[in-house]
Amino acid sequence: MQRILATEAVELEEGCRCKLGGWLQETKNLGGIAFLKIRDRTGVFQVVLSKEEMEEDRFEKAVNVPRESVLIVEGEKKSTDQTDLGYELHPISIKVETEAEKPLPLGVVDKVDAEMGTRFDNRFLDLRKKEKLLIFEIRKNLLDGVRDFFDQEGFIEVYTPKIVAAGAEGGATLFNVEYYGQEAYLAQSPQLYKQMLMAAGFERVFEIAPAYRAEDFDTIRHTSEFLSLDFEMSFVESSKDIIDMTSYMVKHALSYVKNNCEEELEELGVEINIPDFPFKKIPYRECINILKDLGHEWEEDPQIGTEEEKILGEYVEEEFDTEFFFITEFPTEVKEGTFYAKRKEYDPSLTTYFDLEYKGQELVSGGQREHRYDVLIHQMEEIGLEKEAFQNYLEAFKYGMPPHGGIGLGFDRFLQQMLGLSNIREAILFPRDTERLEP
Ligand code: AMO
Repeated sequence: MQRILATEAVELEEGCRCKLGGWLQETKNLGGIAFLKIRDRTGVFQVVLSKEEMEEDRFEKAVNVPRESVLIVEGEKKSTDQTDLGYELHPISIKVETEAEKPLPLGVVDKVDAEMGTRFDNRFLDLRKKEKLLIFEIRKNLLDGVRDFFDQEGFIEVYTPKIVAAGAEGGATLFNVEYYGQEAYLAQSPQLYKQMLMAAGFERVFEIAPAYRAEDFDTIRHTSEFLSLDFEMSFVESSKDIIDMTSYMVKHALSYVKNNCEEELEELGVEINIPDFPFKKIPYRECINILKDLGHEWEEDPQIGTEEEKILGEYVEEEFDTEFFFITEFPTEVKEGTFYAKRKEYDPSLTTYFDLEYKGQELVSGGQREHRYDVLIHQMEEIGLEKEAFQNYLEAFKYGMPPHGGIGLGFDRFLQQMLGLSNIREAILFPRDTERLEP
């Protein structure tokens, strides 16, 4: 007989014989009768054991199986209003597939969550909790929503190398890789490759793939490996085209999840607010002025960091009733190192670069790229960058490069903010950070 899921058994007729399997969540032994609660990925079903109806040693054996062991039960379905699923199973056979060791390093149904380190050390057990599965079901839908959008807009999905010879985001956060005796790095961003694909004439590409940053600090929004969602598009007239595309993408992905995950969101107690188009935009220097007006003070030069983003997020939400806003026109000195950023024609001290903020946290960075070879070289020289390291990338600008631009979005952060998770690690199955390389 083929094993079915706990919720599939709901559809079966009274008295029907079926086979279910899962993890033993709880045993209630009342002496002559006992109840086993067994969990699979769809729900918890109950098995009723009666001492009278089975041999005593089989009864004793069944009620003493340790919690979280895997059981396979074949039995008859009987309706009851005593269980959530409206039925219980009267067993014909119970097989202990694997017995769980005692004690468990982590409780699966405990009301109080264990300490974060213990949870992530035993992540496979931590993930057995219902709400964790919900997070990853929603994550899958958020990805589907994004892909659905790019499909509609004529983007093609690409995969670019993750072992690279030069970094896109500066040397400080590069992970070194020994590559056949040559120095190589893990890719921080697919940006330079996306740009080369614009030279290839692909016009619209997106990529969803891991990116690596050797961040040397521990925060609730950084990990060393994160899922980067990037797109690049050609023949843009200004950064507005990229800002609009980003806004539509975010809106579409959020609506997709809202429509497809109603039950999951309700179970997690999450409400998704769909932002209106166009999203609010505030130039960088105006953001600084707003912060000053709000009485914010800096120890050194005014800048926008974690704390300032939070203040601005609250301000925008209060004033304009939205969780999203773009910080636009990043000054050249703030986007230091981004030699590829196109500058505003009317004011070269400003770039076309922007960030998108979601609930007081940076979600996206992007902008229009400098596509003219000579200007690009000049901008590299200005910050003293070695052209040799980028030779391959630069070649792509010599033989016909269209005006283009794009963004990078931190996908784990997107999920974190959408679900109101306290830490980005909760949105990642097996996170990597300064302290963690295993499991
Ligand atoms: P940036 O460096 O701002 O831009 O990265 C883009 C987005 O990626 C997310 N992010 C991270 N998420 C988790 N952990 C990290 N350590 C981490 N670092 C970044 C953030 C961020 O907004 N090349 C540009 C993009 C482009 O212009 O195409 C870039 O990578 O949400």
